Amino acid sequence: MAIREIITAPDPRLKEVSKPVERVDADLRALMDDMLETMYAAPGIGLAAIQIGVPKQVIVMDLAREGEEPQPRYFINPEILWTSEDVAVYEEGCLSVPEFYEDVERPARCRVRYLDYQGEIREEECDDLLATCLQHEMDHLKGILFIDHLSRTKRSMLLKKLMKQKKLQKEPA
Ligand code: K1U
Ligand code: ZN
Repeated sequence: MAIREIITAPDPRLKEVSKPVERVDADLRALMDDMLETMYAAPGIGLAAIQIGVPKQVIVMDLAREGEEPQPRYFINPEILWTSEDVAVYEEGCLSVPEFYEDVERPARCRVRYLDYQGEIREEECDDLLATCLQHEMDHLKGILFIDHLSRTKRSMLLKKLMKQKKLQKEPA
């Protein structure tokens, strides 16, 4: 297993649309293992493959609280089958948009079909943080970041700040 580099905005790769996975095999499981290790190290509660530069429809997640046993989850080729009309607001963050948190409104519940770590087909109804996190990660698969749900002014202020940070990191000390 390996910790991979997480791409940060405004890297154009984050705008890519990810492709469906054709086979759940040892190579894909190795990718998911690396993604999980990368997510735990960050630390974060979810990660989409495109965030480490791999444009495949793969998501890992672990919503266990501190002190609880790890509960890794894997979503391959996820499809939203249904979303509720009622919405929930959650203060979201993103490992690709470091140090920025903002309220985002999304459907409160959704039903999803996906392949699991073994390549078995599953369907699940999601609510609370699972619904929010899954929709956030599925946006990544479509090249959408949570800041794309904010006002144009907020988003452009933030992107300017991120570009400045990246420039400073590149400059020699
Ligand atoms: O970059 C990502 O997609 C991961 C992101 C997932 C997410 C968080 C909140 C709402 C929706 C989606 C994160 O994990 S940001 C970091 C974070 O939330 C966290 C980090 C450490 C402990 C607890 C939470
Ligand atoms: Zn994210």
